[in-house]
Amino acid sequence: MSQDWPRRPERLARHYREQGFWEDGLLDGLLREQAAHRPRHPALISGGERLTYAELDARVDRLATGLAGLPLRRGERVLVQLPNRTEYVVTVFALSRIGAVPILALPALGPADLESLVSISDAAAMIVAPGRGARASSTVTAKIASAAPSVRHLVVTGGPGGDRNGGDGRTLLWDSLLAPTTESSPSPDAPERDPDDLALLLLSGGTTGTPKLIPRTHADYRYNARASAEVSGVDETAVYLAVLPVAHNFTMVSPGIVGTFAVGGTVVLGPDPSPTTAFELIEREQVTISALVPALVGPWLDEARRSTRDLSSLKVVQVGGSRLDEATARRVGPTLDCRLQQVFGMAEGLNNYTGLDDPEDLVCTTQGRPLSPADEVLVVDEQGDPLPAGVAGELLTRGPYTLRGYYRAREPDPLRFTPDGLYRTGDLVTRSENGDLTVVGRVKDQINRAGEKIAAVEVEEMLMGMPGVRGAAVVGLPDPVLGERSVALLVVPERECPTRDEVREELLGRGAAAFKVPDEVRRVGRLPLTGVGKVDKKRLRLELTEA
Ligand code: AMP
Ligand code: DBH
Repeated sequence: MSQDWPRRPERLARHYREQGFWEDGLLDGLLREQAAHRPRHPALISGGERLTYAELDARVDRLATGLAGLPLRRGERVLVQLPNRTEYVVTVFALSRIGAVPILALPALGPADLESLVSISDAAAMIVAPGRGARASSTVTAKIASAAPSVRHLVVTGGPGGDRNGGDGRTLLWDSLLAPTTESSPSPDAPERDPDDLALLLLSGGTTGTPKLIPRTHADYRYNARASAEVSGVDETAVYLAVLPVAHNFTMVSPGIVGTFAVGGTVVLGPDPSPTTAFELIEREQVTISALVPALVGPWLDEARRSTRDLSSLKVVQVGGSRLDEATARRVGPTLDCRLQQVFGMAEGLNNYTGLDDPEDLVCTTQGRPLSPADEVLVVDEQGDPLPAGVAGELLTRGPYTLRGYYRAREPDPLRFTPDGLYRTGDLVTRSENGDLTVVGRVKDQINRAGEKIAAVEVEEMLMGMPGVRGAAVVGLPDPVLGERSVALLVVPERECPTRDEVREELLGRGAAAFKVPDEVRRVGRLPLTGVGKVDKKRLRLELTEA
């Protein structure tokens, strides 16, 4: 592939433009447009801070000026790992404004993940928070930045550890990049940009050892956001509470932060996902919609029965990221006195939503239907042949906001894309006559632990590096709280089997994120194999659940 990422064929691009799915604007243009239409409307509330659209847009301009002066140039990639705070929103839009490309890294990612993201993308800068235990940024991040030849700048937001002097002269304080406000507030020279240019790089849940980067364009992301706002009933009166990490695609675009800005609503950033924090914000800010992963739904429902907070402003609670069980789904509406909306999405693109006016049964038993009339979906068997309604098969999709290939993938990947450019989601679904999808499992070897996706191979490779380990398999088993918990099965014929603590130490020592540490470690005599000699995960899972 001569370019870094595959664009849509011209014929399809023209179709998406002519049909009005793709419009001309840029990602940061959404803020500019709202600042012109409703300058004094509240745009962003976080911590003690409340910014109107005019104020937020001005702050984005100030940071954009600072970033451009570093210099950062159009098209350069910048790794962003920031918590749910104002700086995240300002950073993403400011980078977009100078034509740079943010790589959105979840806070849970460990140093090894960051290292490979920087290396795949040749990131020119990293913008991070001091993090828990200032060491995480001052030492670890600085080490990654100085080891990576591409990284010219390390920017750290304020707080403990946000030490201006990184020792190598490359560490800068985020605040120091905000250019002074001037009377006329000249915006930085906006470089020529195209709605079909790369706007963001997102991280794929992934099934292989190396993380994959998902290219999203200005036009596709804006469309995803705007159409999502519509099916979620989000308009300029909406107050969207972000409790999941802001870098999650769900929180960004379904409709999330970008979708709420697209229609001139208000975004509230929750500092943590706990129901007590969230309920206080819902009452104080009159929140109308929020988005949760299934693991958070139980705690929210429990707290709602105890809490004296007034939650009456809440109209919609979205749940997605992993499968929500029907019994819990049925409790959401009555307990929180609002509509449940199931969202089945992926950072690769396709979003499915249940409708706000759908019958209760449909909302509680399906994961919704495709957002766009231009979303093509197919449910196929192992040979790739389409299956009739009601029969489970793999979901394939193509459409105006779904990728055609990963960023800097060496060549078209037949495991993830069909020759016609359909993305193989790896999800096993059934589709009803009416097009409603139910997720019944996965084809891909991935564990979905409380919405965080773990590539089994990645953990297995690390386990295989431990002394005496001859075989390793990691599988997800059903768990009432996490959705799936990860279980490591180790073949260790000649020594003591490592304990979970030893496994944890090994993985964290290799820079893995904490959520990738197996919840359980078990010793086994052997691992069942398939005909072609691969570990038979299906059988393994079956054996474990029957045991
Ligand atoms: P990611 O690759 O991290 O963007 O995760 C996307 C994957 O999460 C999807 O392909 C599904 O496997 C899973 N997922 C997302 N939403 C749902 C949902 N509502 N129900 C079941 N699985 C989901
Ligand atoms: O899990 C996901 O990645 C996800 C879930 C809901 C997503 O990307 C989305 C909505 O946009």
